[in-house]
Amino acid sequence: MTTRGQTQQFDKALFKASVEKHLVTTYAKTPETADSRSWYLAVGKALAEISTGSLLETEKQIAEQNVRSVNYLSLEFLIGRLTGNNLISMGLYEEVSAAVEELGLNLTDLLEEERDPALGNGGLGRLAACFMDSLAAQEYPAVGYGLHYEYGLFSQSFEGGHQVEVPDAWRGIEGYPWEVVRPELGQTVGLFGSVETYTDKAGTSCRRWVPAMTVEGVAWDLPIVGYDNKSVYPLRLWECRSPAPFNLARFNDGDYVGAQYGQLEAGNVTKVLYPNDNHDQGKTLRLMQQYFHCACSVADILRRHFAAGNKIEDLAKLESIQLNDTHPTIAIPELMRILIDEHKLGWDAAWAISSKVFAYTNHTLLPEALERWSESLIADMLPRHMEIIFEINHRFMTLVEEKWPGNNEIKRKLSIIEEGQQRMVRMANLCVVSTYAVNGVAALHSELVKRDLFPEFNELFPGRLHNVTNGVTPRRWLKFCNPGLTELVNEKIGTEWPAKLEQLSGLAKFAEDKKFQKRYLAVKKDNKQRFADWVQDNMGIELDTNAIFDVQIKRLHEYKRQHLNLLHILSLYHRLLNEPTFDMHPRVFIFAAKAAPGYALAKDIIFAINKVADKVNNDPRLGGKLKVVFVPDYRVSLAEIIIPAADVSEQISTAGLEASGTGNMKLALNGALTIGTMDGANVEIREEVGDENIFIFGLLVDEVLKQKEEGHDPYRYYHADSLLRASLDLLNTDEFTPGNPGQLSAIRQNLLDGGDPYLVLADFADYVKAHEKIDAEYRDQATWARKTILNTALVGKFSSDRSIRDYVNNIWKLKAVSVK
Ligand code: GPQ
Repeated sequence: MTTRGQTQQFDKALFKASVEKHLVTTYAKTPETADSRSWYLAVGKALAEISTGSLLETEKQIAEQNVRSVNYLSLEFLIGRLTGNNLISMGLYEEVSAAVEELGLNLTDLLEEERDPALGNGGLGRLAACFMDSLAAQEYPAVGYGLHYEYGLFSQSFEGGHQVEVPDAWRGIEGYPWEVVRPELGQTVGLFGSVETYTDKAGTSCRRWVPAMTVEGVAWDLPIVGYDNKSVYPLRLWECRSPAPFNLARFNDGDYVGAQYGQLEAGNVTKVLYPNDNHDQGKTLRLMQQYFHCACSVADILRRHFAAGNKIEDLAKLESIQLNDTHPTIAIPELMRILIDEHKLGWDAAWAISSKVFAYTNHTLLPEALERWSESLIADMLPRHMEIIFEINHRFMTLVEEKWPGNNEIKRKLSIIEEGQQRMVRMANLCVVSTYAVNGVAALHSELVKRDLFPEFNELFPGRLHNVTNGVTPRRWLKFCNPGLTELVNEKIGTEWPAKLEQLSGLAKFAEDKKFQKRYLAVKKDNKQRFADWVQDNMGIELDTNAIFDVQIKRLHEYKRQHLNLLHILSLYHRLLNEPTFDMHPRVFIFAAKAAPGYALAKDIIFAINKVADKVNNDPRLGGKLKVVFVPDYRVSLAEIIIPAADVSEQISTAGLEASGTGNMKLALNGALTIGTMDGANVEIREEVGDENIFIFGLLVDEVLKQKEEGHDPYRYYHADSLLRASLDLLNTDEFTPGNPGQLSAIRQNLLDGGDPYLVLADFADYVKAHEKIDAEYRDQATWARKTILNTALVGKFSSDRSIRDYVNNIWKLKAVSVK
C-alpha cells in the first residue's frame, strides 16, 4: 500500500514493545501461546494508545480555541472495522505492517480478526460514519453522539435458504481495543414520574419534572482519526447502566434477586440495536433508547459549553446539533426543558436559542418510516417533554392561523399532533417547526421533500429547506478497499486524491489509452479473483472471473426491488432453456442483504433467491452461463471486498423512493457501471458520468405517481408480456423447490394479487432491455474499459468531504481548526 508521509511519530521498536506489553498485561498471553486474535487485540490496543493521546490533545486545543462545532446525533454509526482504516489515516500502514512482520505476523491476516462494530442498519448509519471521517479529515470541530449497544445488528446465516438471526456480540469477551471508557463524563437520566408546579425564590410559579427513576449513562469514546492530519475526534457512545447495584430495602428484606431487577431493566436500554431499516415500529424501549441518547448527549454538549467558560446565551453561536433523521428529535424538548426549568429562561428566550441550535436531515419519504409516537406513551415516560411539545404546537398553530386564517384542513395537516383514536406526535413535523435547517440527501429527494412532503412548511419557512447530496469517504471506499486501483491511480495523478477526490477527473484522459485500459481491467480481474476466492472458501461455489459480476448489495426491502432482479434472473433461466437462439455472456448475480426479522415478504425474497441459486449453480443445462450467489451476513467488511469486484451495480428502486443511496456511489467509484432508475443520487451520478456511461431504465417519478393514481394493473403486464409471464409462473412450480410447489409463490402473489405496490411489473420489460444492452457492451472490452474508467474518473463529487463542506457552508457555518 502506497502512503504519504506519516502523521504520527512512529518508533518501531517502541511500538513492538507496546504490542508485546499489551499481549501480556491486557490479554494474558505470551508470544508463544498467543493466537492470531490475541495478537490483533494487542496491536489494536497499542495503536489505540496513540490515537487516545491525540484525541485528548484535540479536545484540549478545540476547547481552548472555543470555536463553533457541530454535534452529530445519530442512533446509528455503522463504522465498520477501525484498525485498517485508522492505520491509513495515521499514515502508519506500511510501518505497522513491517513492525508486525518482525513479530512473525502478517498484518492482512491480523486485520481479518477484527469483528465489524455493526452499530447501524444500513445507509443511514453508514452515512454517519462517512461523515465523521470527513469531519476529522477536514478538521471541522465535531463530536459524534450515539449509543453503545451491547449487541449490534444481528449476524445472518442461512438454514435451508431461510434467514436465521444470531445476536452480534461485537465487542467479544475481551472488549473492543479501540474504545476507551470515560467515567468522568457520566450522566444521570430521569424517566417517568410527574410534573409539579412550585414557586421559586422570586415568587414566580414554575414547572419541574420529578422523575420516578433514574439510570446512568456511561461514555465510551471511539477515535475518529483525521486523514493526514493530527486531529482525532470522539465518537461518543452512551451505555446505559443502573444507578445503584441494589435496591437496599428489598435486599434487606431478603429478596436478593428481586433487588437487582431494576438494574437488569436499566441495563436493557442499550442492550440491542433495533434491526429496522426504513420502518418505524413504535416500541416503548425504542423511545427510551432515543431519550437516553438525547439526554446524555445534550447534557454533554452543555458540559463542554460551560467548561469552556461560555454563557448559556451563547449556545447557538457555538454549537449546532444535527439530527440524523427524527430518531433524536426528543433532544429538542429536552434542551427547551433544561433552558426553561433549569436555567430559568423564559419561553421566548429559550426558543430563540433552541431553534437556532438544531438542524434536521430527512432520509426518507416512505410513510411507514416517518416516526410517530403515541402521545400517551410520551406523556407517561417524559411528562414534562410532552407539555413542551404541546406548547411548541400551540404557538405553531397560531402561526398557521395567521398565514391561513380559518383553514382547519391545513392545521390538521401540519399539526405536530395528529388527531385520531389515539393522538400521535409527528416527529418530522416537530423537527421542521423547531430547527433552523432541514435537508434532504440528494437533489431529487430534496425537491420531493419540498414538493410532496412539506409543501406548506416550505411556504411558511422560506429558505429553511436545503439539499445536501450524500457522499462516501474515499479513504475507506477506494484507498483502503481497493489497493490495486489505488496504486494505478497514484501512478497517473499522484497521491493527493484521497483528500481531493475531484482530482480523479485527471484519469479521464486515459480512458481511451489501450495500455491503461488493460491495466485497469487487470486490477478489476484481480479484485474479482479475490472475491471469487472468498466465495469458494466460505460458500463452496466456484466463480469464473470472465463472467460479468452483477451486484446488488443493500438492505432487503420491497422498494429496493431485489425481486425485480430475481425476475430478470428467472427470465434468463427461462430463455437459456427455451430459446434455442438465445445467447448471453456468462453472468454472476451477487446479492447480499439482511431482512428485518419481522419482515415476512423480505424473508421470502431471500429464500427464493437462495433456492434459485441452488438450482442454477448446479444445472448443467445452463452451461455455466448463470450463477447466483447470496452472500450471507452482509456487513461493511464484506462490502469492502464485493465493491472492488463489481462490474455492474444494481440501483433499481421504484423512482421517488430511494432518498439517495450511497452504495451506488461506492460502486461507481470502483468502476462498476450502474443499471438504475431515475431515483435518488442515481440522477446525479448520470449527470456526472454522462448518459452513455450508465444504464438508465424505468418509470420516472411523475410517471410512477400517475400510474398509481390511475390504478396500476399488474395483470395487464402479465398478460401482455410472455417473458414476464413465464418468469413469474416459474415461482408457482417446484422447479427450485423440488417436491414442494408453492414455496415461492408468495412473491408472485404479492405482485399479481397484492397490487404490485412497487411497480415491479411496470418496469420489468425496460429493465430486461437495459440488461441486454449491458450484455452487448461488455463483450466489447475496449468500450467497457472506457466506460468503467470514466465512472471512476467522474464521480469525485460523491466524496463525503464535499457533502460535509456543503453542510459547513450552507448550514453549520464552521471554521476548520488545525490541531498542532
Ligand atoms: N435510510 Cl429513513 C436508511 O438507511 N435507514 C432509514 O431508516 C432511513 C433511510 C437511508 C436511505 O434509504 C438511503 O436512500 C440514503 O442514502 C441513506 O439513508 C443515507 O441518507
